[in-house]
Amino acid sequence: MKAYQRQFIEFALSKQVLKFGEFTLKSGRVSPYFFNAGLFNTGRDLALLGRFYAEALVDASITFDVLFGPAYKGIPIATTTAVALAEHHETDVPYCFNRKEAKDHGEGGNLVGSALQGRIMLVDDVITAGTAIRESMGIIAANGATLAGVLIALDRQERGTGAISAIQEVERDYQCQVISIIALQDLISFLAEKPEMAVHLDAVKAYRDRYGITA
Ligand code: OMP
Repeated sequence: MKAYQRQFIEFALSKQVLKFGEFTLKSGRVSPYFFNAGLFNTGRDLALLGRFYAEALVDASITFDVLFGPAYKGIPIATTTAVALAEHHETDVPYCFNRKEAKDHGEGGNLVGSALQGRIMLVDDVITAGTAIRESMGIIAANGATLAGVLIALDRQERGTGAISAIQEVERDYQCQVISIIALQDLISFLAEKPEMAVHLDAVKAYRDRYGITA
């Protein structure tokens, strides 16, 4: 695990973005942990969050033309990532987002920011089953753009419909790379270093045994 990944887990815990307990996911699975990126909810949080996303992006060194943040949760993330790239990595990239209403009025006409052209880096919070991400693919395709990659905060490394993870399915179906600041395996390594977190570690491992991908 890299230093920025450990710092990100500590940041998420301090803001209760990352919580342990019993949570029913969109998929219906009952998870012992949950990541609620909406609780990064102050100016400082957003500034820091952008730096972590930018760090993961630079670390992955994938070339792309435009950052795209799908409504709603992707919007502040793409924005703060673009700011962090400019301020901390001397990289000035165009960014763009969609209005949610676009779904009701046909594709393509409801974008804000730069044009959605070229190789797109899609930015979002979490992928579990990949439903939200797949919705965004339609918007990208409707604009004649292609997907360079997907950038998220947490890869839960859960099986999708088959034996591989939902993220692996996205990578296979859209021929792109999914980058995450942290993955479940990083969270497990982090918990393993903290004796006071032993209960959570056991629960998370049991969940991984049930729903996780085989590493
Ligand atoms: P998929 O659309 O199934 O990939 O799930 C992604 C969505 O699940 C996120 O946008 C959240 O609404 C929600 N989610 C989290 O935010 N954090 C988690 O730890 C787990 C989920 C989830 O329900 O799977």
